[in-house]
Amino acid sequence: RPIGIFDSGLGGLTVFKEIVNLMPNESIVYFGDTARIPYGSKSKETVTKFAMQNTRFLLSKNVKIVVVACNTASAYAYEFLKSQFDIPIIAVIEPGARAAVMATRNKKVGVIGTEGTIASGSFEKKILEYDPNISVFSKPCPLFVPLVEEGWIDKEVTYLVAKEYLEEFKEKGIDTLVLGCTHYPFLQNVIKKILPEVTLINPALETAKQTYDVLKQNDMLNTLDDEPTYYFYASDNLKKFEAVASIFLNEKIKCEE
Ligand code: DGN
Repeated sequence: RPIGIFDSGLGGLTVFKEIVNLMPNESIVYFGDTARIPYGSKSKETVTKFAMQNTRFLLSKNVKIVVVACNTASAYAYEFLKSQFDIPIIAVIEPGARAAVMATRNKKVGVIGTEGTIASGSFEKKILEYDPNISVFSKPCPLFVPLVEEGWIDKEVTYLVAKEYLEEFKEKGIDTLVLGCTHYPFLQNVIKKILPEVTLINPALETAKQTYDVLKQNDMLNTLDDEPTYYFYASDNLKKFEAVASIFLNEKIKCEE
């Protein structure tokens, strides 16, 4: 049975990519909710409803585990999803928070994400559960998602926006920054130019590792040597999804409605 991943759109392909790297013979069903993106500015109730529907859709494709690649959906709906479904569910918040706690030396951690993720305080809560002595500085960076969706990864305007958002982290003296949104790992180079000394945490990578651990613990890893299959579904704009996904993944993909 395949691994199921959902996101509000394309950004969760960062998680898809890390899972493929780590578990190259697992099949995957990916659902991007392109009809209803962005989740970042919507209410907890709305995002939870979407997350429930997306999980049911993946279950209809017979997945063995659901990975919530979207930080906003993870922040708002993870606990509820876990209480509603029997199969293992992984979300991006906990693995990202844990990696930040392990990485920081001076116990000053920054978190960036959508308005929803930051308003939920989820990363901060998780980080403080691990270590209450850490100071967490959180900031929403809502303009980053449309810049990435536009493919403006290394444009001057992206650098200027990032500078405006991130300059204050220099004064705070953070040594670690959580990229708490699916899209932000695409901006790593720009962020590094502004905060060169800071360790950047990519929750996508940590989430892939946790998915592997949970599958292993439950004896659910695919031990057969067959070719994996990847299915991509989107709720709207299939052609755009295919075009941008092919750039992100460096190979041509086909997407179904
Ligand atoms: N996938 C969303 C997240 O990680 O928070 C970002 C895109 C969005 O819905 N705004």
